[in-house]
Amino acid sequence: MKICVLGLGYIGLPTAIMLAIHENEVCGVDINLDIIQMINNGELHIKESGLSDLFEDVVNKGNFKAFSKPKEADAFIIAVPTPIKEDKSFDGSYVIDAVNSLLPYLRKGNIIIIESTIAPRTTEDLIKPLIEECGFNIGKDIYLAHCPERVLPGNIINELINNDRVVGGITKECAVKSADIYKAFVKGEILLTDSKTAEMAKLIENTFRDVNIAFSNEITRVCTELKIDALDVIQMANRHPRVNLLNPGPGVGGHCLAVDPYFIIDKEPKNSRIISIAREINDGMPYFVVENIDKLLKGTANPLIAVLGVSYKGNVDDVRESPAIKVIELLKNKNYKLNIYDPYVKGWSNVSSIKEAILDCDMVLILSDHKQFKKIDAEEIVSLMRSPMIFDTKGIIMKQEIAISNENNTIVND
Ligand code: SAJ
Repeated sequence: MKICVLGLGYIGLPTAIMLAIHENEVCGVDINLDIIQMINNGELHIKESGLSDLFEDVVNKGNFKAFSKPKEADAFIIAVPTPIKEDKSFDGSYVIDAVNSLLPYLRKGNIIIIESTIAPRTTEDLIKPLIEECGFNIGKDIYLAHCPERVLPGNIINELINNDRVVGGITKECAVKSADIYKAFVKGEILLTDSKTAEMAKLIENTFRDVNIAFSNEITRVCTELKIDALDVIQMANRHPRVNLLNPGPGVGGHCLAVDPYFIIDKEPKNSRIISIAREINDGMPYFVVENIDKLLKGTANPLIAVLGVSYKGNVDDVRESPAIKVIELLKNKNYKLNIYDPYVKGWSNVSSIKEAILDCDMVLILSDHKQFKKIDAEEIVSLMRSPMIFDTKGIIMKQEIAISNENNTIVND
């Protein structure tokens, strides 16, 4: 099958490579000419475990190439970004542009799949009319579906293959035809539905996670006031067979959980109360972290903070909506001296190792749960610090037994 994948980012590129591995002829399309050049030179612009080996295979096979414009194909898959605007409303302009860009190449019998996360009803209300205006009948001439991506950055290849897949067609035939494309590589179940159900299901998956984390973050604030260890409380509560709280932290980042709930709020604000408050709580966490740092470092002359982690979560190089960056900004505005270190993210570190970051600092502030940080020996770092204080917002080294003789020394979590 000839398949054109529009958008070669964290989702489009692995999907295109996976389709090419399974004997499809794949044309990748991106508006960024640097990305096209890199891919056609056999280089990847994103880091994702296992992706480079698969990429090498398709480069050798010669069935995946990148272009700046779509080509005629049997199917088109759209995986372009869907940000929010300044006012937090849904910005579907990249999806609309991508659909418009493929219209000149559209032939009867083609399949169009939207993988980008979109506001509820977008496929039916915004995309379907664009195709119908060209004289095509959806469900007879062209098959249109929303098949949301659901893969976890850091585990994309495994989840592309093994996750269940929701395929929402404008008509049943649209869903069936679209599902056939995924059968090539998906080992999970492929669930057929309509497009608006698929859109909403995808959005509530991420919103559920955002709300759950907001609850843990709220519990953390409550426990901090009451001088109770929030992590212990959550751990104990999670031993109930029907309770499963996620981990509190410095806030929620990434391009999904911190963005997608707004698509629901934007469409139906009056009934999205919990969703709005959860966003507010999670966005407030960087301020809560900094307030506590102020309290802990009060009285320390010219404090130096070792900031470990810049990315939005562990073991990835992605800084989109990263709460760590918000914390760093707030600390810089307060003129704190910072040694910043992240082994994954380029352009943010001002020291080149954990040890260099920590040497003679007054506080170690952990903001991302990278595997390198999980290996930190608390006892050892404490011996390198000027005043041994660890603020572990990710709860990754807190549980180590640390022998500290001076009772003024503090180990805290948020
Ligand atoms: N986080 C916490 N506490 C937790 C778990 C996560 O504070 O217990 C924070 C992370 O540190 C990060 C943010 O939440 O800042 C989001 O991280 P994540 O690992 O929960 O999710 P993403 O954004 O990397 O990927 C999510 C996934 N959605 C779900 O698990 C429901 C993924 O499957 C989706 O495909 C992806 O969004 C997407 O593209 O929509």
